[in-house]
Amino acid sequence: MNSEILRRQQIELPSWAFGNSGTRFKVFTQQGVPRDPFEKIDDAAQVHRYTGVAPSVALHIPWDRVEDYGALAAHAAEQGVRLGTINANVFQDDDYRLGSVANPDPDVRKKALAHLFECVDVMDATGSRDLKLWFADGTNYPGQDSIRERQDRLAEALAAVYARLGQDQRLILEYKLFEPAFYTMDVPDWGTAFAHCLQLGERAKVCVDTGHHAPGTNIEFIVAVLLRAGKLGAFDFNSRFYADDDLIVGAADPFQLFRILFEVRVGGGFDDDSEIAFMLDQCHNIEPKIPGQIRSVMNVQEATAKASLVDSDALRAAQAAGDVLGAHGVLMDAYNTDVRPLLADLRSEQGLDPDPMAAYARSGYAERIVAERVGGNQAGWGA
Ligand code: LRH
Ligand code: MN
Repeated sequence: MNSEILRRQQIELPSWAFGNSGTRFKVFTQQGVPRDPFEKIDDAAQVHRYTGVAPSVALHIPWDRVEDYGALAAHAAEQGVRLGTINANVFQDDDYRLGSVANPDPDVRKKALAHLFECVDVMDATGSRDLKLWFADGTNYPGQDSIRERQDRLAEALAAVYARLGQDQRLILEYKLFEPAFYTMDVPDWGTAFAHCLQLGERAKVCVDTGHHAPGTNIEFIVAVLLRAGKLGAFDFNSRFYADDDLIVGAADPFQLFRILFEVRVGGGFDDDSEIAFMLDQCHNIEPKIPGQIRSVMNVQEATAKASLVDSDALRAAQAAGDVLGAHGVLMDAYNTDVRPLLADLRSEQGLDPDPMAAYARSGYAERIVAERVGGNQAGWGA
């Protein structure tokens, strides 16, 4: 196992995974859920404390809007983590019924752009490198709006945001096949995101959310192509059985996660100069949230360890020889290797408990936050 890759691994946690979340049918609340971004940071720090590989937390604006982002960054530092990617939100306002930056109404587009600029201001205050843009924009019925003109409006807004970014800041464009729009999404697939990022410039990259594809999509192919083009900026890891289920990464299809991370390895995505942001984007609707995040981080570690185990010399030799089953076998040997003891040893070596889930359960933190966090408004998606 290439433990260098595992030692260097950094997985960014989504602040919103610690708040209440659900579906249109029900958002189940849980006792002890954070009431503000400071408490979300506290919970995220627990995941880093026991896994050692989750040193940053992505924020979502306005869900994580605070008076003083400097104070939030200082609080994060005290907790041993840092503030990461800033996620904009132009999908929860009545004005955005027909879209935000692609809306036919110039005043609505102006309002949406103002929010995106606010998010860049937040980045300046938190020291964040990445602005992640996911747009719910789209249409529900053929003819509802001009597909082409919506692309023009989108491109105009992206160019304005890109021009506002500092030299060390990046724009990460996330695509999604459907939901909440059901006929067209204005950024539905990797090709559309790729085209806009090529037009924008060097610091515009694509975000691959593993739940945003049509069933059966070969996501690792997309990853290989984006890496080859130098346009893979980030992952939003989660898993799904059907739609954008936002389940624990690797839970629904651990083999797919392995295949994706193997292409990341082959494409240099684990090299020490790699700038890919590995993030989780999940909702723990029915399961406890901090253990859910710990399990998620461990699933990414296990898939990464398996990907790092692939004997690339043997693989190359078999591929060059046209030995189909031989080559496939080399990959399956790595995938079928139980890497859990190797990771447990690596954690012990790093002074961590070999079993993060058990260590967290023993800590009493879960019981403490239930006792302490009484009253106030539990955090959620605020929809
Ligand atoms: C959209 C999405 C996006 C986030 C949201 C929380 O489905 O994946 O990344 O802004 O979830
Ligand atoms: Mn996402």
